[in-house]
Amino acid sequence: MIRIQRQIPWYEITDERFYENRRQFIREAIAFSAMLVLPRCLNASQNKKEDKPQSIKPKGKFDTDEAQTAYEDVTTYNNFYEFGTDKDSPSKLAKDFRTKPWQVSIEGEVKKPKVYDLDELMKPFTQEDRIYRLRCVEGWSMVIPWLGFPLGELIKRLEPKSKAKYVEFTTLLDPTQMQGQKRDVLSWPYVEGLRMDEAMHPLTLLATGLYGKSLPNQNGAPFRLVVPWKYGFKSIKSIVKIRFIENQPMTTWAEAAPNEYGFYSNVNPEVDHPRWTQKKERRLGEFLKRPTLKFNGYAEEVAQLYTGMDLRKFF
Ligand SMILES: Nc1nc2c(c(=O)[nH]1)N[C@H]1C(S)=C(S)[C@@H](COP(=O)(O)O)O[C@H]1N2
Ligand SMILES: [Mo]
Repeated sequence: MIRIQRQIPWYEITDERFYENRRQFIREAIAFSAMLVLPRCLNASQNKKEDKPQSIKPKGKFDTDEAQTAYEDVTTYNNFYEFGTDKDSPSKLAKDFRTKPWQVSIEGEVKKPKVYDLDELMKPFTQEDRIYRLRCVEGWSMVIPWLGFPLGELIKRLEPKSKAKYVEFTTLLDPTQMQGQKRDVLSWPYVEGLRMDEAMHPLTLLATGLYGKSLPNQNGAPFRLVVPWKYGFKSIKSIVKIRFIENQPMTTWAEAAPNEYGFYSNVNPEVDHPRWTQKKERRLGEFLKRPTLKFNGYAEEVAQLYTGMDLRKFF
């Protein structure tokens, strides 16, 4: 018995039923103690909101009215290499990922550098639904109703200095929890970056949820970036550090393969990846491929950020 257990990776050892029982026990214990201190109604409504994915109707000017990708697909077909490189491994391996407590370090050319508790950092901002397309550089795409707020609102409050020309984001480094980090598939921790005007653009979101509920771990809990006109890898997950800097940062994918992944990574059907075309994409849940749109369909909003730039050179 012991010998068998040693060969099974730690994340597979917990027996499902035991886990369920333990969860049930913890739930009941929490419910009981909550009953003593909290008004009943508050407790009940909060549970409901956490548990059920809500269908979202487009209402804002940036929302696409295209069919939204099934919640099941959005939460089981993921890229999150910290939890393995197979599409279905993040949903399996991130189950016990601890996202509370969570701290975020604000650093660099900014008037208010500080290590914040996530709750404190998020408190001033109202969460809104935003229905965006996400186009992965690998050729698939989704439509996801995010819950979040514009990154620009946070940046304004942090008061960057005039020297700050770029913003760099870093994911948690913790191989004891993120077992994908035990392999050298990428140089950890995962780092991404945006030019200041891209970061300030009203389309750029800090997402804390999707389908009206808080982010599942595999989608980047407790909070992640969403930059809808760029390839998916720019939308970095589980952020622990935001740094304001003068020079363009080195980013994880550009470091791994500089001729394949540039700093800008704007979705562009006219610029092929060296190993495959970017002209078409497959929307998850659909059979036929559809043409990929320049800037992922957000050209009207963002093309002016790049006037005069050669997008083949700055890919
Ligand atoms: N930290 C981190 N962030 C990441 C990734 C990753 O491997 N690690 N993958 C990126 C890629 S390639 C894509 S396509 C999107 C996928 O987001 P989703 O799984 O929520 O759809 O996350 C991006 N953010
Ligand atoms: Mo991606």
